[in-house]
Amino acid sequence: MAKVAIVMGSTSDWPTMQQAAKMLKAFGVEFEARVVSAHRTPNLLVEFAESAADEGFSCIIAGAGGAAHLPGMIAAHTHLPVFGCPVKSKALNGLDSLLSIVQMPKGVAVGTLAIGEAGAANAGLLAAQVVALQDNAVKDAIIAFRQNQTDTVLQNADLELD
Ligand code: RP5
Repeated sequence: MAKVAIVMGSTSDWPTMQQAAKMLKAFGVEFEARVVSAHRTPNLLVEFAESAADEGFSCIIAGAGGAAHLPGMIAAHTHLPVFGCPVKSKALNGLDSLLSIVQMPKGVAVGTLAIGEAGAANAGLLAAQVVALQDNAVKDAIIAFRQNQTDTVLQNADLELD
């Protein structure tokens, strides 16, 4: 089965990026999670990105905070789809991370998600949808998840005063 890579700039990103991992696990998608830093381990970044396709990854989720160059630099070294997750930073609450990731120049694509845990979870969902293109069990799990989500909203649509 195709697997998904989750990489992040620091172990401090893991509480956020775990949301992507949880989503993949819920859909039965195999994944590997690693710390790869654009600034602190630049050679490892190149090595990882250049070998990711040969390692059998179908897409890459990359999360980073602050001057968040990780997703863009990974995308520069692979043809695989890259989903960028802006992690909330202490100084600017993740707006710096978002702008660093989203403003890619034409010709190198990063699909950018929302800041923080919702974005990381949706990166997991998107990556599972990529895997689902060629895996019916994952496709069925995603359709069931979406239906369940819709049913839950509809069942709780009528609001009453306490
Ligand atoms: C980035 O710097 C990481 O992605 C992380 O979000 C941020 C802070 O890293 P630590 O100082 O917590 O290791 O590279």
